[in-house]
Amino acid sequence: MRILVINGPNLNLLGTREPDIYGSKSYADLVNAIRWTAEELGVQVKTVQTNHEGEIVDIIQQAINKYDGIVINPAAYTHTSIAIYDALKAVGLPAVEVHMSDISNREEFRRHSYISPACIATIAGKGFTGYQEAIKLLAGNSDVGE
Ligand code: CA2
Repeated sequence: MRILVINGPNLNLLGTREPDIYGSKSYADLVNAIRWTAEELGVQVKTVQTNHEGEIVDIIQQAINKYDGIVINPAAYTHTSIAIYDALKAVGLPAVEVHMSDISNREEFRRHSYISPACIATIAGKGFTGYQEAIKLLAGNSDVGE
């Protein structure tokens, strides 16, 4: 199984500020945590990050026939992007939405996700663990949540 993990704008800054919300670990630490989980489960994973909405759309479109599932943290585009929703619907790959923070418990403008209806699940408020659970979910592993 091949899983593509897509991270949106500013997630490359992980660990540099707002540690109370996003923790103190870096983006490189996140990529490593994702890699370890994938290795553990015997799935292939590629992790990408971009600050550009159109690039996320391109990456999703190019996932067809290359990946079996998508894990996506669209970051701020979660709350604005119909284009990313459309791209996920268009490719039809199973996708899991992940947020490091609990977006339901933050500012009002973070409470709505345009992306959720295009995903089989949304995991929020679990930090790096959310990505690991998302990969397990796509890999069909029943240990999610442990
Ligand atoms: O909780 C999440 O994972 C978010 O997707 C993160 C986005 C935010 O816009 C969403 O509402 C929720 C922001 C990512 C910015 O990450 C930073 C990390 C460190 C320093 C600055 C920004």
